[in-house]
Amino acid sequence: MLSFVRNLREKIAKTKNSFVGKLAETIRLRGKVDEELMEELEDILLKTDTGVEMTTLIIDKLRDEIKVKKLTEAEAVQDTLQNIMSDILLTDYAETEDFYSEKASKPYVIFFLGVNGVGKTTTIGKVASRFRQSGKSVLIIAGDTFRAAAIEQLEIWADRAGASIIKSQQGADPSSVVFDGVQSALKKGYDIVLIDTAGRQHNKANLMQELSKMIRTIKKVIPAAPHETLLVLDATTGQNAVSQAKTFHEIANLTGLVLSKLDGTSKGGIILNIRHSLGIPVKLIGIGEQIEDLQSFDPVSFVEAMFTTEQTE
Ligand SMILES: Nc1nc2c(ncn2[C@@H]2O[C@H](COP(=O)(O)OP(=O)(O)OP(=O)(O)O)[C@@H](O)[C@H]2O)c(=O)[nH]1
Ligand SMILES: [Mg+2]
Repeated sequence: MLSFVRNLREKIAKTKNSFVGKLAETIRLRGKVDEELMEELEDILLKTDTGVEMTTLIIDKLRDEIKVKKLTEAEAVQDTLQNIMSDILLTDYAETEDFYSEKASKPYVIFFLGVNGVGKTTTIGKVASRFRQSGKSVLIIAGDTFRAAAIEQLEIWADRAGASIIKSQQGADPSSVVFDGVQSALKKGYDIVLIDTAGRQHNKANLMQELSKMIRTIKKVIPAAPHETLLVLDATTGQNAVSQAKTFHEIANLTGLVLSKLDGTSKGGIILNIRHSLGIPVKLIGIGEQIEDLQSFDPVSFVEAMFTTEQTE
């Protein structure tokens, strides 16, 4: 077993317990394959944010397989269910592009957005550190000018990561900070630019307009940028995350999602659901508050960490 899969499994243990663990326990307690079991499983999937459509798809497939393979053992049902779920994930991610490649243009601009408190600033710190460790120069732009504390928090992260930062005063126009920052990155030859933005509720039209203005501003300097537009979602929020993603996507044309706080009691089903219903891939996952608690989302290792137990290695 690769050590990062083990690490991932330890970090997402709570999510695993509250999602896959609950399914397994229900199957074990019920002990037989009947209509009641199917209803209980359906109920758990819905409660763990798998979404109605995805839940129906999974349960229908499970019913088919039970019939075709004439499954009567609870254990076989569990294996089948896990296979169905991991197949969905692997199929949905078969054609996802990697997050950043060495061939990427320079500066490579990544724009972060999302509602309040989801983990944007923390994720930027982690991403900056990761790029610094691979020898890239990183400029962080403090596009959250809403609170002075937000700028200070970002400075601390930049410092920890060994990245540079461009900031302005509290209350400054975020687009003007972004303009100065991107221009400076271009002039100074930075490899990576990470742009922080203030948290905003997706139903606040004026704040959403401010985001599109920031994106237009980036494009004035570098027409092909932002190269990644990442919506950060708190994995513990559940179904509301899907509607957040829809609204932000309309405004900002997202290229990917960051699912943060997967180390908390995330309901887990969201990860099956979100790519399928929106077509936007999860590219990074946050699995803690520390600088190293970030991974590229790799469905193969995720499935392995989520669906296998230590004993079966
Ligand atoms: N457990 C855990 N906590 C996280 C993770 N990512 C962020 N947090 C915590 O979530 C809280 C909010 O994080 P921020 O990075 O400030 O979130 P933000 O989206 O920048 O917030 P605003 O700028 O206020 O909108 C902090 O306490 C972080 O430590 C994660 O992956 N796991
Ligand atoms: Mg922030």
